[in-house]
Amino acid sequence: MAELNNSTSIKTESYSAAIIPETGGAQTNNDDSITSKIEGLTQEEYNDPNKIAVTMADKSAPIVVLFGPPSCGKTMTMVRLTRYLKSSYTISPVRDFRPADDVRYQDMCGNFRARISESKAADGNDNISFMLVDVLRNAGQRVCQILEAPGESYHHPKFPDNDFFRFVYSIINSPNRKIWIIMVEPNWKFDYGMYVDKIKKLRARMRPSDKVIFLYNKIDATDFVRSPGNINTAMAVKDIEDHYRGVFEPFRNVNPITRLFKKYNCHFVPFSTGEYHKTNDGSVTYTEGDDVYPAALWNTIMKCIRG
Ligand SMILES: Nc1nc2c(ncn2[C@@H]2O[C@H](COP(=O)(O)OP(=O)(O)OP(=O)(O)O)[C@@H](O)[C@H]2O)c(=O)[nH]1
Ligand SMILES: [Mg+2]
Repeated sequence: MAELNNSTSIKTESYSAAIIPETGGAQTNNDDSITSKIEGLTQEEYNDPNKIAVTMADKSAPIVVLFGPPSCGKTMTMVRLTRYLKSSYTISPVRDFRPADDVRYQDMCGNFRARISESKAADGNDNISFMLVDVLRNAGQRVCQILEAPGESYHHPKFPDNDFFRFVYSIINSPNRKIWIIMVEPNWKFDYGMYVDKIKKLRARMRPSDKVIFLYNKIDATDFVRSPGNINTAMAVKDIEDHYRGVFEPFRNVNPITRLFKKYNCHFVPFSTGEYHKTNDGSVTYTEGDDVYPAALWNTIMKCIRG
């Protein structure tokens, strides 16, 4: 974890459940209790993400949004973080985020646990595979909710002018604090500038209480790793600045005092979900990486929740 102005190797502080704040009397979401209103769309209409209305029942729990284009690693980050957290927290899908008669979503919720423990890499999300997931302390209090969605809901490199999907605006407009995890990666094959423009558009919609974490995923594919978790973060930040030109500018700290020691109001976390291997039958197997990465990410998320 590193503040952008003060780039050091990522730290490996352990987290403690004792420091997790209460989030305004949130209730445990019971996997089996479906409480959403029935929208009455046909199953075919539910195939159009811009027709689906989402329900944010908890107006105070922080929402962690994995924001990034297709294939940057959002689903696998979710998988990795869930595996890391599951011994200390209960992680389960929020069934009433989407309508009770949205069969596809209810199936996704039912398959969540199996999907997290699969040894196969995730397939890219199709455009209606967006999901809200609860992170609960084992006593039941909600710590945060995590939104996992297809890249094209945020930025499709082939259709860069496309707007965010409808549910993204529901999240943006909700009063909850958002922790935007903006994903970046090495060797991206598309137009960096268009993605930076999309990030600027998002920035303009953020609320003062929102927080931003730049997640440099696939750090294992770079030369910045000295050993697991020991990253040349200064070089990694520079690499992102060189490719995603101007990406940190919207987050520049303009406070006349704090800007002297904190250049940007965002965090920077180098990350790796694990290793991927193509098999003879064409599928890709997944082996989870070192705990040091999800530990650093979770510490930074908790800092944003508390801060
Ligand atoms: N080297 C490396 N490759 C990764 C890492 N994380 C993800 N990948 C690769 O990126 C691919 C896509 O990861 P996903 O998590 O499915 O990407 P996504 O952002 O969810 O993609 P969409 O659902 O299409 O938006 C994986 O199948 C891996 O091949 C990582 O940490 N290191
Ligand atoms: Mg995905």
